[in-house]
Amino acid sequence: MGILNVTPDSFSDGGRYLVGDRAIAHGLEMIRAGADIVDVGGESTRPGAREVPEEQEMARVLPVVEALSRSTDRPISIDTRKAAVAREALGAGARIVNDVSGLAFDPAMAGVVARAGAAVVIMHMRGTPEVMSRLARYHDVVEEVRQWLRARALVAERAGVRQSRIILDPGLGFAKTATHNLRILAALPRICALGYPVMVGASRKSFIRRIVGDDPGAIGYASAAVDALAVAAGASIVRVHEPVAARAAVRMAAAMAASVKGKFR
Ligand code: HH2
Repeated sequence: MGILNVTPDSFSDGGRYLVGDRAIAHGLEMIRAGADIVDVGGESTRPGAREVPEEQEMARVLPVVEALSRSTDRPISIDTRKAAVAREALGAGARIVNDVSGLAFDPAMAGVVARAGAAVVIMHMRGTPEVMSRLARYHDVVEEVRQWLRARALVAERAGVRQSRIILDPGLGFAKTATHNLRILAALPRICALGYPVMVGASRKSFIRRIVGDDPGAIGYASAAVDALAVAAGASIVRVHEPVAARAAVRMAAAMAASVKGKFR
């Protein structure tokens, strides 16, 4: 899944793909580079980020979702916590809703996903991006995240979302310290054991920076390394800024897994 931030303040691409044509061109470029899904977001969720008004978020993302959906068969995902934004984006051609609040921010979200027959990414977080750093306290981070994800998946199913359309994401960096992120990655098979496809978003996050330093090249290599390890541990989707590197890393991990089962020729 390639990340397309249509925000002026995203920490990773700093508004370089701010509007219209440039955002659409970058989305298509990521598909050419190997992305199977493009995730369009109009609200930054970095720690401390403020909520964006609904109309502003829609004005940012809808033209991009519509143009990309018309230009490619690959599914477009809408990264939003707001049911109205999701509904409009699904109407404009998106097929996946990526909700970083795990359907908790907007009570109408689960119904919107169900009625559209869309797929949903349920991500774990606590509080809102504005306050989440203060909430990074756990007794057993893996178990607490696992149980929360299972409970939210059941909320989605009760609202009418088919089980096969639910993807779970532990939410690296969302109300989690570097240590929490590493523990979750190391215990990923326990989250995969819930039986839903698992998605991981490690790309360029600050815990990677903390380990390998600020050099952008090193951050890119380390992000791809985490992608490979996540897939080797059972993840089905990785959310990335650099599809070429991620695709190569993921293919190596998948080939190694296939060889163990005697399926690599
Ligand atoms: N991370 C970010 C945003 N959305 N969605 C899911 N499912 N999983 C993630 O890990 C995730 C996410 C934050 O990264 P980025 O898009 O680079 O920044 P911003 O929040 O500024 O858009």
